[in-house]
Amino acid sequence: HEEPTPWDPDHLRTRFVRALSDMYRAEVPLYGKLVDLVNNVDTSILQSRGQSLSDLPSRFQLERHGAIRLGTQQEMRMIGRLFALMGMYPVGYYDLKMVGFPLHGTAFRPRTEESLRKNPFRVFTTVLRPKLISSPAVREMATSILSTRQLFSAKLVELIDHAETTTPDSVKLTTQDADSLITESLKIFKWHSRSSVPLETYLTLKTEHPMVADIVCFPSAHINHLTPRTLDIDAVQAEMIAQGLPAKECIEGPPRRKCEILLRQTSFKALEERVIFAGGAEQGVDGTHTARFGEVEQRGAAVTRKGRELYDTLLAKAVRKSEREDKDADAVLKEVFAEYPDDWETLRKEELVYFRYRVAEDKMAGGHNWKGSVHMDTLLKEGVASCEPITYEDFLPFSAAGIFTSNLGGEKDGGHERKLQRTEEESKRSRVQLEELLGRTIPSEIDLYDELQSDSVKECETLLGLSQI
Ligand code: OOG
Ligand code: NI
Repeated sequence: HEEPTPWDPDHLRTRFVRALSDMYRAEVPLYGKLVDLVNNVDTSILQSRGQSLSDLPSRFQLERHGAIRLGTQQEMRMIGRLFALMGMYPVGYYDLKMVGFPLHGTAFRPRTEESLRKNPFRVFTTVLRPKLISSPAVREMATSILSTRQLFSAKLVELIDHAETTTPDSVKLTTQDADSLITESLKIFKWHSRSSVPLETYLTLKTEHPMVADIVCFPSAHINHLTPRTLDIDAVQAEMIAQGLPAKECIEGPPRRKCEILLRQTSFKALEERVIFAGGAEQGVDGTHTARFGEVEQRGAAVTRKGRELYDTLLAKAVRKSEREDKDADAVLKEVFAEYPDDWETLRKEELVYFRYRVAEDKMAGGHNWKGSVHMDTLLKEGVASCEPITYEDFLPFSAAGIFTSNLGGEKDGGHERKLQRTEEESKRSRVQLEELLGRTIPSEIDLYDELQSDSVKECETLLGLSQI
């Protein structure tokens, strides 16, 4: 078992998320409280199964996602370069214009099975699109303030430049350099209670959109939440309420099921924090800003395109139904989702969920009589292969808000449908712009799951000496 080098991307990512989590715990004590609460809930769930936290896969212990909002294209490009050093690459395109935010972005995350197993840390990263700011004066104000911001220290830029010219065989960077990379990186995500602009500017930007003020008025791109993963989000939600945390009313995403799919999330509401704005006397002007919150999530299986379509359709149906019938939203969701199969075998056979296939250890050496091509179902039935659902590693930021949009135009005039199509066209164009900016393609998350599944099938074929499964 070899020690990782200080510049091993997986190792850097793990160091980084630990440091970030510590920093956020110190900045937002309620986050620390939530992490502890999640640990307690998970521990008692495991206890009831006769297990403990250490029985979980190691990734589970430090599994998190974070979110940041950047101001300029240069910042986005630089963050892409930094995250690449930590083994995080863009996956999935999210056009937040769909929900009325002048932002678009991607999730930076590990892409390989091995990296994901070590530590799946992901950062939902968006960047401001000044063209979507409706007031020319505000647009000008925002771009001009951002044009002088230095998110990345000179030291960090130097380290990134240096690291990029290094290959695994010619590592010229020291452990100390790796330490600096972490320290300097944290500065990007740190909270500053001192705004770089006067209160008046802040309020003008906020009138355009609270997100614009949040992005433009601070010297850093403060992390706005950091989200631990739990085994049972309903228990966490109940416990948050019991402990008097300012929890949101309901859990987003699919209803509770036997076979969890995609992502279920809840949060506590953003804190109103004291901010000192520039100007006035030396001391500045007192004000507040509301942006940072705490979130928790439960991750289920990655679904196929067909599985996602069924999910989106049922969710839209549930929203319409609960509006029309004025019934409890959770009850309606459960009722509508009865249509979504809830046993792994059906989910697999109907190709709704992605699976990772494996050859049983005692069958690797051969000793079976199959030749040529055999159906996977047969291998599973005979116990030669096993399968497990692939975990969903991505985000669902539109699952609630997107439905809203689809209710705006009404169903009769068809106008709404045309509008959405146009947005899709535009989205395609802006996705390409983001790819050009990052200098990398942004694969769709579904394609990556598809690849993981088919790679696992190929692995089985090779190990069993079959030509096709
Ligand atoms: C978007 C955050 C999206 C999630 O869990 O869907 C996200 C933002 O507010 O910047 O983190
Ligand atoms: Ni989140």
